[in-house]
Amino acid sequence: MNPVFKDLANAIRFLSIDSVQKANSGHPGLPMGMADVATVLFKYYLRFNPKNPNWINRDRFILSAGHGSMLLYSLLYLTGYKSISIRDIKNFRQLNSICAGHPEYEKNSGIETTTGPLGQGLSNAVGLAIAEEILKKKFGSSLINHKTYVIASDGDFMEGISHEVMSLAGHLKLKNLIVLFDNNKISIDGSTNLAVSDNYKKRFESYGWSFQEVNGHNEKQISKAIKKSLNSKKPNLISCKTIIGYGSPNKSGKASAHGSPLGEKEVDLVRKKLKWKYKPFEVPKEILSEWRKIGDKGINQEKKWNNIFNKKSKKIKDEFSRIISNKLPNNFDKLLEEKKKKFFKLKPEIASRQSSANVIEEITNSLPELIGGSADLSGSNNTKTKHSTILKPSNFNGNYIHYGVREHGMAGIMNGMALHGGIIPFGGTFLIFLDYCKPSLRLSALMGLKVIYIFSHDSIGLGEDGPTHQPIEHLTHLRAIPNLNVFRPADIIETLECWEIALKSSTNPSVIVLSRQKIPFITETLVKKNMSSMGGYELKKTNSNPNVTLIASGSEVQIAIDALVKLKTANIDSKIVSMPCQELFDKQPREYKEKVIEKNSKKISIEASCVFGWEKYVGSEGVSLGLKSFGKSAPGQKLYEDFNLTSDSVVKMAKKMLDN
Ligand SMILES: Cc1ncc(C[n+]2csc(CCOP(=O)(O)OP(=O)(O)O)c2C)c(N)n1
Repeated sequence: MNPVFKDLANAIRFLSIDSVQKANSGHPGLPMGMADVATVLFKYYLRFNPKNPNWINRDRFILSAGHGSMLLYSLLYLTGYKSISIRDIKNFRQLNSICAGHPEYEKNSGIETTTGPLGQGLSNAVGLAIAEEILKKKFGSSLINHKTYVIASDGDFMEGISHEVMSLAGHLKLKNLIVLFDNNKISIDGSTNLAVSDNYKKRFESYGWSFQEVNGHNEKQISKAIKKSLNSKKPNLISCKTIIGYGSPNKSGKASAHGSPLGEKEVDLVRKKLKWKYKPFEVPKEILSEWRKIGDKGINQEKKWNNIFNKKSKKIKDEFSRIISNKLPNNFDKLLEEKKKKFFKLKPEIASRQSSANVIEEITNSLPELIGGSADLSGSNNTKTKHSTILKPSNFNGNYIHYGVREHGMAGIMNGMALHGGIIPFGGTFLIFLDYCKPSLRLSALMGLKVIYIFSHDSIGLGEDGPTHQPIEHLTHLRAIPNLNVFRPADIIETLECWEIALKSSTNPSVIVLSRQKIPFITETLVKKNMSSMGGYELKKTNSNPNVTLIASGSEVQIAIDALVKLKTANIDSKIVSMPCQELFDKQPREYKEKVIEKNSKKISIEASCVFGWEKYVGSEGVSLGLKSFGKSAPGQKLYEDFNLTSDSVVKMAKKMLDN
């Protein structure tokens, strides 16, 4: 047997149908519909090496429509990735199988990103394409020059995030981005004309994309369109008209093919219709070997690249290897130590967003991989400094991205840049607009990516903009997300420390929340140790056996300091715990935690935020000062008084607790 194109595509179709059938759950429609497009892409265009899935100059392939995960698993198995065996395929959707319900990012596996929430993959792809341009500019096209391919579905393009990122991609002219649209006009509820009447051609062209349309089951047409897009000067959208569930006599073209097993009888009928004589999970030797040959092409491609790399100077090789392997420069610790000393000497009384800007300014020139940005709040988030150079379509030589008012897109793009490797992205907005980017932030945490979120205007302290802009439940919300560090530094020393931890966290994202208003300098003594790395630490006390422990974060540490002085004049001894990061404090040994939060003292927490969550520190007999309602529009200081977030309230509470 001499396998032809359709045999290769049908191998994807049947692995997908049979796995979904065996798992009794999953989505057969997309892999059946897009098998031809994917086969053309992998057979003729995609540059990848299954023997080294991490080859940095590989083309990236993103399945944005993650529900069609079996398409990806089939391709990885067929082309010879070690990460996915036929046993894994048979274990689709079972406990601990790499073939999870939706693709879950795993380094070295060929699964480039986690998808499932529609639209996210598209945003990641835009980030990957930006990362490619940035690194190409830094190291030259002989080292970095690859495409980012995406398969996206109707649902991907209905999501708001797709508008944000495709608009930015068009603006930046990301010519190496090629999106293959599974234009089958079917979603879960039925025909997409129930909800959409967009003119896609006009939509994409108005973003500044090139648009082509092909029959997604015609090898030649698909191939010609991809070929044409290779030389485009714009991002590329290839609308592939496909039939969902292609090959199923009773379900193709219908929503019933989308998200449930076809059923034994229908699977038999597909076998007959597509003339596939093989048993479930059987891929004939000749077909498998043809697919493996496709995978093996990458070995030589990578070899050629290695030869080019090896001829580069030691300096270039070292720097390239450093940033690709996510290592900070050798002298970085020393630099931070010097800056800490400098800040301690200066003792600036500034908003923590300004402290963060000072830190960024001091580290930028030593970290070329640091790529900042903001969703149109650069001046407010203080993410842009005098060392920021703007990334422009004609010039990717920058280190700062104006994301426009696109918080969700910014977060998804940062995930893509982090996934690419060689870039540490940070991006800013107001803490309140966490609500506008949370789905992507959650995926940063789920994937364990080093992405740094700078959220300023962190409380009612922002004042006059009022309750629409004053975060209340946001810190609690962030702290509930697994694998995420949430920092709320109290002065410039803590801000530097929090940045240091974020830059050194290679398996989790970080959020640094910052005040709009000026806050005092609170660090008492200069120590080499990163005190924030314990999450919470003793800042000050009036006696070794204090009656009261005051626990505060960020701008409220000063309220605790004032309260300590007032309590002392009332003959009450107290201590202050500064708690910049609850997640890190929770990880400390019990003895440390009990020592810091004095077991036998009365405990009061102070944070201008929802009080939910603080009970784990203050206990059932403690008190949490915070907010239980939305904020108000007024000057910040007035609001602190109005909400009883004052040192006098703390003193009153402490006295009441001690009297009882
Ligand atoms: C953000 C988000 N909302 C909802 C869903 C649930 N969902 C999964 S697929 C899908 C739509 C399916 O339509 P389409 O994207 O056209 O995929 P196809 O039916 O062609 O496979 C929906 C709503 C999701 N995965 N992500």
